[in-house]
Amino acid sequence: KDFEKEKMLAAQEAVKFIESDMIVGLGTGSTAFYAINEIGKLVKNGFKIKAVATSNESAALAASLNIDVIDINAVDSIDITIDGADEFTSEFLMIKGGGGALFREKVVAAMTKKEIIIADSSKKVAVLGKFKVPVEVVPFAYQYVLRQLAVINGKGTVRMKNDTQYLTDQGNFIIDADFGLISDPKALAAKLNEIEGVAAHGLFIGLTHTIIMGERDTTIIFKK
Ligand code: DER
Repeated sequence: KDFEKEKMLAAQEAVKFIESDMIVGLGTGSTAFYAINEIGKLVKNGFKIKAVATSNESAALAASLNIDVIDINAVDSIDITIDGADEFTSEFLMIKGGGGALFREKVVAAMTKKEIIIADSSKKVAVLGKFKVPVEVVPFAYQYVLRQLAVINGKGTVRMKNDTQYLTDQGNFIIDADFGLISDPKALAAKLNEIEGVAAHGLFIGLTHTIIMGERDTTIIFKK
């Protein structure tokens, strides 16, 4: 299977939902980058789009394509966001954060009227959890959070870059937490929300309306 082709197909399908004058959320990760490139083509063809980026990397790619990137605090809602995921189920439960942008991705998703997730077919799972759950933590609290994750049977590892802790665009750390297969993602999300110091966790629940999955040389659209 050609997962890069599947990512491209999903991105091209998702961008069809974008209309001129929309405020568009730009996701982060290799799949979302295909969508940003497609949005760049719309702009080149005269579409008027204002974009909110979920990472500095997405913002830089968008700017290089002459997409007008604006401050998220200048808008009170976003029409369409196109973002990727690390795992998703047919019940629209998903794990995000592999790309390290989960805090901004979650705020953007919360502000978005139509959140479209695009993914290659390797991301679809029956049960979440093969992929560790990224947890974005304020550095002041990271050892405390590690201990609290252990209390709820999560084995946390601080994400490293070279030989120091990876820093998100927010200046936070990421702990990748292994809970094994997650039988009740909603219950786990509630527990993670209770831990002081957690800025965001990668269980995205109730934030997505449409998933477009590339499958060989076509796409499959899941609608809530
Ligand atoms: O960080 C994220 O949630 C991204 O969407 C990401 O994990 C998906 O990355 P990929 O499109 O490169 O697989």
